[in-house]
Amino acid sequence: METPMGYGSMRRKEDARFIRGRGTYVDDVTLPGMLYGAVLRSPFAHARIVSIDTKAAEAHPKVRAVITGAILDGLKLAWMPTLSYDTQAVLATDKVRFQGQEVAFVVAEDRYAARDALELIDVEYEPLPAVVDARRALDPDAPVIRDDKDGKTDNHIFDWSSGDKDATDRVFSEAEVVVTQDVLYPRVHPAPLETCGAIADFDKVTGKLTIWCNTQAPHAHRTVYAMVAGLPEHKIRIISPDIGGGFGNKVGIYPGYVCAVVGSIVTGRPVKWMEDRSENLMSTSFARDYHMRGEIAATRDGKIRAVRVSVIADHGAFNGTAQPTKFPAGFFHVFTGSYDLEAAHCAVTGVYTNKAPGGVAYACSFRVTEAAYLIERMVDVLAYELGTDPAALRMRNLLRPEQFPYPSPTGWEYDSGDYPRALALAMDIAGYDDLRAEQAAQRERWAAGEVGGTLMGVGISFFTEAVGAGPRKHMDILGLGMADGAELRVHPTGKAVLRISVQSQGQGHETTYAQIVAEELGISPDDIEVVHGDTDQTPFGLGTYGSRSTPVSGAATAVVARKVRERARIVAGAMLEVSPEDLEWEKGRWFVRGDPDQGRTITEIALAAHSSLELPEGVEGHLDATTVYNPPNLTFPFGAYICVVDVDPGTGRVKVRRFVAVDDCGVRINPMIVEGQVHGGLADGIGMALMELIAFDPDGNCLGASFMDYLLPTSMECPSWELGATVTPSPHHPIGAKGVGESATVGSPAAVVNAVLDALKPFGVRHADMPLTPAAVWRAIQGAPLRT
Ligand code: PCD
Repeated sequence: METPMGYGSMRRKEDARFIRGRGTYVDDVTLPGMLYGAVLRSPFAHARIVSIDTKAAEAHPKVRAVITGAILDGLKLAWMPTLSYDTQAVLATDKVRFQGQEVAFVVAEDRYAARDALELIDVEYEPLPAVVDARRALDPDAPVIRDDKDGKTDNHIFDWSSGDKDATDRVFSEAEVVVTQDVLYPRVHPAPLETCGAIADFDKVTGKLTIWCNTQAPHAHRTVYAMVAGLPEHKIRIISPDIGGGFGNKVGIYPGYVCAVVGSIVTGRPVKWMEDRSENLMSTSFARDYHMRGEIAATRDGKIRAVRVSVIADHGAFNGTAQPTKFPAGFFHVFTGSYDLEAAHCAVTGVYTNKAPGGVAYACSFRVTEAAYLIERMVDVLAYELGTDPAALRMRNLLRPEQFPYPSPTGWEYDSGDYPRALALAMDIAGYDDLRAEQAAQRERWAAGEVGGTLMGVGISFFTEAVGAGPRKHMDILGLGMADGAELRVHPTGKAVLRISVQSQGQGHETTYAQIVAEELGISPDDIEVVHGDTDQTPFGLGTYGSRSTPVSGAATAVVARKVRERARIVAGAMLEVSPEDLEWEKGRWFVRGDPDQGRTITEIALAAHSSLELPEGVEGHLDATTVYNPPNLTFPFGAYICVVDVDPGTGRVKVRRFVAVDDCGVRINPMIVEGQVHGGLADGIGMALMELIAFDPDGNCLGASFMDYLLPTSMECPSWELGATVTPSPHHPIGAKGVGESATVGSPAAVVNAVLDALKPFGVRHADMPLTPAAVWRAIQGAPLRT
């Protein structure tokens, strides 16, 4: 593979501290006089609060404060705004609306006392019927969850649509083949290894509030706190230290953070709040919960013509979904995928249910995952009905390289791509024809009753993502535009400090951003320090999620380094006594055009820029520069995945035998890191396809509140990944890079599910919903007509 970026797969700089156990995570931080907070949570999914008695808890010798919704109400803090212009209860006042909702907050001298005191709080609830089914929530007689909202008489949140409905209906009415399928993307959770937490430290003397918090978006958090608390931004400092995984779970502001702030203001001491695993799984966000009906129109010989989708989106009790304002269903309208369609239309309805709020883009650029899964399932369902090979069907319908930049039927402009090349490479690595031959032979013997045991399946998915939010004219979150700043200082000795607004949760930003500067300036990456995660130290920007860091802050980094390079050119001109226009750049050095021996290195220039060297009129000296990067478009990474499974029809057990992943994320800054990102995402995909589910019983009890019930994939469930790469640079990104952090999570679930259903083809099973646990697979087989 080409690796046009210098320093390629250099080892990660941050690993020096991580592998020695020297990282600093929020829970490693202990401030003098620090107190500990704990949250009392609702046991009911829906209940009216009759009374809360905190007297016994307050009497506990180690308890310093007990905060309830009523107290917050007095401070006008009982409700906070969400990222989707809804409101969310910080601590419940009137009702609880999901199991695990925050009811009271205890601040004590130590963690144990805080937890013990929770038991001393007496809450009287009057249970109400709960609504956990998203469709039932829309019934006229469904209990109204958000009766706190004036005049609200139903559970409806929004209706949103995209694409041309009339044009799509027209294609459907005249299509030779129409296939309809209900597809559920169940509720799952990002489940980072480190749970969410914060330490709030309010200094009464200076009026400064410092919040240590494992947030993926420190600057956005600061602005939201400023808006909610009415504190000026310069009096708020967010420090986001090392983070043990984010995956979208650490984008939002949770009630526990706000309670820690109030706790610190009330007690005058720092207050730490760290959730435990069950709290994390039950209350801090969720992902997906999309109930989709897909329809695909095609010709009998397999030309896909149009796609129509209707979705019921379950947003839980408060609409806290993080996504750009204009798009209540995120980027779901990229559901047309990688295909050349005549028309497409989707309609999405958001509903409240008695479940945890949020709706985070777990390894997903705002609902791109749901979209990619739906279209890839629909294409396979079409292949099933037409009796064609799913790879051939895709090859026939993929966008062709000459169609880029491609205006999609729902309004995107895909920047670049060579899709057939990626699919061909994946098929080549997998040995696709041999796999099909092996499968055909196995099926024949199986039908003849010659073999028992497992049945193999081969599943394909081809995905296109929209990542790098986003162009300021199209997107904002809570009114904040999505441009990112960057600052680069070059010291007199030629060492540099880069300050960026995005925050790494394990992706390796300290390495890759140093690599970008190194490539642009010719300074060794070891001599470039990357500062991030502290709002007092870094320029404003909206944070790390939706694989936006490389597309936005990565671009800002290249641009600011180029600005430094241009400043260096002027200084070099003065040093060499020639006009800067007569200089040419080679990595690390400006030299005189036509006289390559006459040149100055960036280190020499840096020193001269700080020296007594006389500079031309108006030139300030120093090389430091700043920039703000407003991306002209998103980037559209893509990939072709092939999964091979063996399914035991007797037990329903699925074993993933092989997984081939060809990713194209444009120019790769650090191919090793990119591959690590892909490995993680593929494991995620196997987890969601086969194991992960946040389920509820009819009363709204959460059945996925521990790792005993919410199963995460381990190395036992994962094969040894087989990766391939193509490189189609983004034409509008300064170094041609596209995001990649979420690609594999987006693309892989469909490949796994398609493989399992391919294995079940002899039983006539066309579709089954995730997670394809042994029980789900076994159930799908029972009752299905045997088709040989
Ligand atoms: N890269 C390179 N090249 C290219 C691209 C990229 O090299 N072309 C690299 C960079 O630099 C970084 C990484 O790779 O380091 C990534 O990137 P991106 O794609 O841009 O992304 P970001 O933004 O940075 O990040 C984010 C992502 C996300 S979003 C998620 S989920 C996940 C991922 O990331 N998470 C995580 N990955 C990861 N890893 C880890 N380790 N951890 C974590 O947590 Mo969301 O929205 O939040 O849901």
